[in-house]
Amino acid sequence: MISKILIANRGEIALRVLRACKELGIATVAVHSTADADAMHVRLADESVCIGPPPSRESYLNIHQIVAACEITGADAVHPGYGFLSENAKFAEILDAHGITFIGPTAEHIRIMGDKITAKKTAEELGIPVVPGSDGEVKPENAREIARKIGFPVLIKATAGGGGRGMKVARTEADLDEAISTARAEAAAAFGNDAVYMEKYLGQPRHIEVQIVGDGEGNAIHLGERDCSLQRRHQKVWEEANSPALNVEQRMKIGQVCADAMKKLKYRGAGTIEFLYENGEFYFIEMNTRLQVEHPITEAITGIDLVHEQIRVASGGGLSVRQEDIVFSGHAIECRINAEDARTFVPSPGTITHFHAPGGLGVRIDSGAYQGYRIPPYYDSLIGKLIVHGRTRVECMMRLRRALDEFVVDGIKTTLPLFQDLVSNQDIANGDYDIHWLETYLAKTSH
Ligand code: MV4
Repeated sequence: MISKILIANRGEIALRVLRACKELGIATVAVHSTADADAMHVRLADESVCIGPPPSRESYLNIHQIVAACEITGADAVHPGYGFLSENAKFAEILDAHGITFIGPTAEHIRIMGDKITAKKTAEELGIPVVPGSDGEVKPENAREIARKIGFPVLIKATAGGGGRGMKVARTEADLDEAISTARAEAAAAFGNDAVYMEKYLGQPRHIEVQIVGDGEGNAIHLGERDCSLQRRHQKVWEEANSPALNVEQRMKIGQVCADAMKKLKYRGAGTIEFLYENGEFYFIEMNTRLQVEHPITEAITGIDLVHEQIRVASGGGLSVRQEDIVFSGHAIECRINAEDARTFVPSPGTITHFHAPGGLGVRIDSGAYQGYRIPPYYDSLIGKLIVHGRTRVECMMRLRRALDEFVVDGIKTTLPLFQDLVSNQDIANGDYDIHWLETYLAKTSH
């Protein structure tokens, strides 16, 4: 049994995890940097520990400080949230060695999925469809032959990658040498590892991801998919569930493929299997071994609390539902409210002088922001999420429009005006967009 959870994160996700703990009757410990002493999750936690100065490296990423905070408070488990230490295999191992439960997968599964070549190999062995490409690492001297076999255009990717860094397209054979050398140089600089692999380049895919949860003992379920195609520079902006591009048969088919794979892997915890989707086909790109920012839209359409499930499986209590009992109901959209200019995305930290969040049926706000809160400049600019649920996508869009009209955040710039534009856009209304749509739209409509 878990009786006290230390939440090794900040912002809206720390609050989100705290809410689940309280509902389960589990005591909570907040940790925070000196910049976050006024944060909502610190106020609401049963106990709090200051773990260091503002820079993440010295606080939220400081494993020794977090383990010490567990020892001081007697926390018997850690929820890592997303980002920070959530996909750090070493952290999971160190907690294990201290007899503290890591609320997440095994260190081994984190490691497998953290290396993109190993992840892809594993996915393929588990029966998940992958993008056609090289069999593992590509050395410059073999690149030409492999690319010819795959067929141009090809994409060079960093094996340590993620977030698009160390990724280069070669449209023809003439581009290949340069694409390989810049991808390798970027990968070396960003990850300290210059290994790259090669894939067929998909030109206009959607980004569709399947939510899964496993109990670590060979049981696993899927909770349908999310469409996260609306993004800018690999930062998601708007996500929806279900994907406007899939029908129920496609949903249940790809979901079952993912759940079956996670059963074979004996995966424990929540995870997301990411695909590119083009011309009716799914192509695995990577797996995230954490709770994701956009998990609430899945919760909205399934009624299942993913953090409850994470805590249950981490404590050996098993999943609360069977696949056949999961009912997908309606449509949900999440808008990420960032403290940023809505056009340039330049961060806008500062004091929130006035804050009024919308409410009503089908509206959820996950945010630690409040009137008078000062957004520190040290961390990512996500200050909250607006999640709207409706019985149909049309109802969801109408509800989103009225929720956006009610939302007031003064004193700083936010991305709210962008969502006002998107909710009135015809392509968005039609669900007709791919991973390039938003950047094209922003370029077209910039003044
Ligand atoms: C791709 C691709 C096209 N073809 N792979 C970008 C981040 C990384 N995790 C995977 N990414 C891509 N992989 C092949 N074979 C296009 C992207 C991509 C992308 C994917 C998902 C969401 C947004 C994206 C934006 C640009 C490129």
